[in-house]
Amino acid sequence: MKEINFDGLVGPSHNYAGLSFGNVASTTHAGSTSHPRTAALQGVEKMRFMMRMGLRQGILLPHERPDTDFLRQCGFTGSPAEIHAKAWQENPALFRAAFSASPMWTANAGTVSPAPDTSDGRCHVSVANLSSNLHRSLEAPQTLRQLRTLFAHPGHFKVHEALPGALKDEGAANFMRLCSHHAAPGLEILVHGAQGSGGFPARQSHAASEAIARRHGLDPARTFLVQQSDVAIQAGAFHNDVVAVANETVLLTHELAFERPDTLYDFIHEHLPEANIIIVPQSEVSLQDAIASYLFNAQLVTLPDGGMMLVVPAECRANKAVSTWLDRELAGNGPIRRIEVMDLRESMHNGGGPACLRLRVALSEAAEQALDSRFLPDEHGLDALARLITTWWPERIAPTDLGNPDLWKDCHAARLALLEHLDLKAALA
Ligand code: SUG
Repeated sequence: MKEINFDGLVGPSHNYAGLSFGNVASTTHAGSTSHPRTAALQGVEKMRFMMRMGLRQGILLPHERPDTDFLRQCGFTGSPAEIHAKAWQENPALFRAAFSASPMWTANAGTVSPAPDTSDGRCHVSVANLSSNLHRSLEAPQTLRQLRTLFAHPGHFKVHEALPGALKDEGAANFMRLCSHHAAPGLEILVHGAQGSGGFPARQSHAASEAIARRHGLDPARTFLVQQSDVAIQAGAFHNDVVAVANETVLLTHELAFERPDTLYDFIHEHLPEANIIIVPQSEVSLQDAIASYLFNAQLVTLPDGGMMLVVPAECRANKAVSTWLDRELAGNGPIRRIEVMDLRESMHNGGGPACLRLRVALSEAAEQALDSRFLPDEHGLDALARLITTWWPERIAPTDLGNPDLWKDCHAARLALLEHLDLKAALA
């Protein structure tokens, strides 16, 4: 049993439209010029690095943008070009939602319960409805299609449709799994919010977390629903994975991540005595520093030799408090034996760090064999993707470019070239 990380390939329409209220980076960078080619290549370099560390790596693909089906649902008619032009003219906000490259953050594609945790012994995946934000709520249909292609084998996988939108669900970004090792039954921890004092919204509902636990057939005794702290949400932690991360026996969390943290820690200690809970105190790393640096949006992974590696964004080394904490952690006797820094600036400026860009799936050897291998490039495959990105992805998108019909055509053509290259046109175009 091993874990595969499926990274979202950054789509050709990557831009900064300031669409995510409560996500400080998205608001701060609204109206900046984006660099889709650089963004996608930064993502490929992360994947290459993980592969070279001996980890299994997969990809998920950008969605069709502009989302013509969505715009058609909104009443625009005609050819795709006419639909896009009318939408841009009549309702630019709607068009911006339809043009977002947000499917790159595949931690929000769905919630994954690996086979050892479910009652029928299959790996269950629930596509997230992402109903808190218009641009993200468009993702579910194309995500479902893609995940049903990737996880097609009914003996190993069950891919559930998204929950109804009123049950707000943001996928694996609000989910953690602890276990003695990936193959062992895990503790599944689902994190929800509640509407609190301030203006920033809680994106995950308690009812959605309950529904996921139910449809995945989780053991109630090994499942815990915990509330994200309002103070973290109001500081800009719009997802739990901005303030906490777990891997096997380790939970790395900010002191202020949860509303009643002791209930969670007690549950973990009771069911997994070997668990190691690393609590980063507010006095060492403030919530503000955690959110600006994305320390907790690191990827915490087990290396083939058994040690753990933390893959952090470059912003962590630019932050004095965080950098000091990292050095101290590495010097200590803790489970994190290696810290690596990634340049993911383009995604980070929209609030997407290393962990946002990947959906982790723990799989047996047999289940791995049953995956659709078109989503599993080797290093030569990554080279080819990098070449394709360099050829087809726009170099930059300034806010005024969004209304340019040539850009819409270029984005469509770039994705089509990718699907053709991967032989996924029939399945996903
Ligand atoms: O949902 N940003 C994404 C970032 C998602 C991060 N994912 C995790 N934490 N797992 C969001 O807020 C910004 C798009 C824009 O403003 O153009 C955006 O959607």
